Amino acid sequence: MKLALVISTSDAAFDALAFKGDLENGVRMAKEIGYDAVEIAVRDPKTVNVTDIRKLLDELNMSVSAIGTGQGYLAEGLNMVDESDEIQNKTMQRLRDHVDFASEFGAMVIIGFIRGTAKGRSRKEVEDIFVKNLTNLADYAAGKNVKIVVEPLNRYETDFINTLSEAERIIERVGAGNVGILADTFHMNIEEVDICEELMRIKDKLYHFHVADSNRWAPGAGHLDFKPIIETLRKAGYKDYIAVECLPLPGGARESAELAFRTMKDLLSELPS
Ligand SMILES: [Mn+2]
Repeated sequence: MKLALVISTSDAAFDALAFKGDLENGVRMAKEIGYDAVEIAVRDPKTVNVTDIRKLLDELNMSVSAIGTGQGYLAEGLNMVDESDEIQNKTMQRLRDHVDFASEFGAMVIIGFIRGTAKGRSRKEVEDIFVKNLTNLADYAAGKNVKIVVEPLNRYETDFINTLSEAERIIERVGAGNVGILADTFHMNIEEVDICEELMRIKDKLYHFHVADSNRWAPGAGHLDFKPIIETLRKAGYKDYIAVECLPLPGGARESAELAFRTMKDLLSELPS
């Protein structure tokens, strides 16, 4: 298992230069600390320069584990299950752009906030729309050799797909080999009855992993016990990235990224491989 750091960047829509500056600083910091890869949130891939990013990553010998897509929802209201077909279509075009972008770096595409919310509509109605759109996206992504991961988010952030089992059921309906689950310790700590049991149960569909502590601070700064969780990943045969996605706490971006790295590295080295 290799370690990745989720890098926060300014909104590329309004300030492509700031995005580039943030990205460069973030990738350099991740490299200095010892991470193998970074994860980037991109609002609109069409506004960022792929060549520049590739140059930077090549220079530092860094990979990209996954691409975050939530900014399109937070800044523009794009989502896959909107009541308006026009917004759904716009969202799907955006996600195809994300797939194109991800394919340049061998990265996965994350379906978090961009999936949208139920907002009082029937479960079945929303799920059917989501399954239809995710199936289309999976088909497009398969042609580009890109994996799509659905991330359950806790109930305070969405009313649609909160648990691993909900994600599992929907992914089963899609039935595409390139669609899996992104499990995040912060969300699981709120939603799952038993984190390790659930991880073992969905292990064949576990394609990506996020870590933050119980308070969303760096692992090691809250009260989550990461040892049994990492042990479970080992037992499950998980070989992909563990990506640190935490608030810049304690102490700011660098200090928290360093603490997270130490916590995870210590655990990985003390557990039998
Ligand atoms: Mn996450």
